[in-house]
Amino acid sequence: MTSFDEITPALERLAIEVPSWAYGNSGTRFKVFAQPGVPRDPFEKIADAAEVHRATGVAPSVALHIPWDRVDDPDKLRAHAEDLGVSVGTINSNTFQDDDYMLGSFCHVDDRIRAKAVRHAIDCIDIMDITGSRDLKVWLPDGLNYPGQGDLRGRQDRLADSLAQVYGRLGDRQRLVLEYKFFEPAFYATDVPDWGTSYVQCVALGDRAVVCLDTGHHAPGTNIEFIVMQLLRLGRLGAFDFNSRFYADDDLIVGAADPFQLFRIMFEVIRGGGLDADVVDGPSPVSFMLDQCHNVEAKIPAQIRSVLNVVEMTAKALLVDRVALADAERAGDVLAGNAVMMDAFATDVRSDLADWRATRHLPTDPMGAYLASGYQERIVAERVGGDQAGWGA
Ligand code: PSV
Ligand code: MN
Repeated sequence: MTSFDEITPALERLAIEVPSWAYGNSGTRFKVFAQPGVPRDPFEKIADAAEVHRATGVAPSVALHIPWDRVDDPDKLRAHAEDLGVSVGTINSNTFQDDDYMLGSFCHVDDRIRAKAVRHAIDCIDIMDITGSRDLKVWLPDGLNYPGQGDLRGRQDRLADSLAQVYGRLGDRQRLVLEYKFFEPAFYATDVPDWGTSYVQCVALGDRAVVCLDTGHHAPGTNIEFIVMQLLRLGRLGAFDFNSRFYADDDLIVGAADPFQLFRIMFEVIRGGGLDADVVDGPSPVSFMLDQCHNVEAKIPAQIRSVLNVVEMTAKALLVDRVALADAERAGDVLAGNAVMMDAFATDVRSDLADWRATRHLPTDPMGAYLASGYQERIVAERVGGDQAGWGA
């Protein structure tokens, strides 16, 4: 079995990006519950995100969503993040909350609306230029509710054209990350429903177009680690939106519903080179972002829990003895191969991780350290008045 000391260099490359919207109020279509101390603006969201990094040491960037996080001066936001020891990461575009987009955005049959959506994505790249962000994330609400509502192929062609316009505006070191989702908000056909469609569209654009895999965006039972393997094999896995689900796109804490699945995903990431050093473009070629909402639990602790779950499953995945695995495969020993995986998964890495954190001058117990820090009490006392931020505002 691989020793813990052998895996720390790879573990040190793991950087988890937190989403600004996780700190705002959120809910379901039935009710959004307000929580005390929730940020009122993007500056306060970044302050909360910085606490997650302070506690864990592995969450150095914050993803923004535009227009939710639009500010007059994005450079001030960048400087604010840097002052707090974090940076602005992925910029997520939003073409799903404007009345014009009821029947689509990048695929819309009306050129005026399509141009508006393209313009929005380009505005996001303007912000990336200021914040120094590498990735523009595009997730589209486009799709159809009823057969006959639209021409599937025509929509695909318009999608390609819209994406090409956006791609053409990217800087040399920037990437377009195209996210897929099999249903919702459209229920009959979604225009980017699966990794294959995203891949095909990305290949047509060029090397700097890559796929985003949101773990909540598949049919139940889908073998997500197979998709991870395939996209890495093809050089097109750009990013994760991590979360977990029991039923649909539940956006719960990653690793909460199925830690074994997260372990299997991270194993394929590692085996496929997704956590290798990437000297040109950041800590690793794959961006590990969380895309979650904390409707009924405390938000900052929930983000800390999410980050810790990813670290823990990554450590276990790094412990897999790949030589023994290959030997078992060659010998046709099915059970031995499976035992190698299960031994790593069953290894309790928590005390090794605590020791590892101590060597990095981090709290050995990140959750305990946050809860004892007084930050939560402070924001509850200070953030009085103003409009609390929320998913969609
Ligand atoms: C869509 O369900 C999605 O996963 C996209 O990433 C959006 O930008 C995000 O949710 C917002 O939470
Ligand atoms: Mn997502």
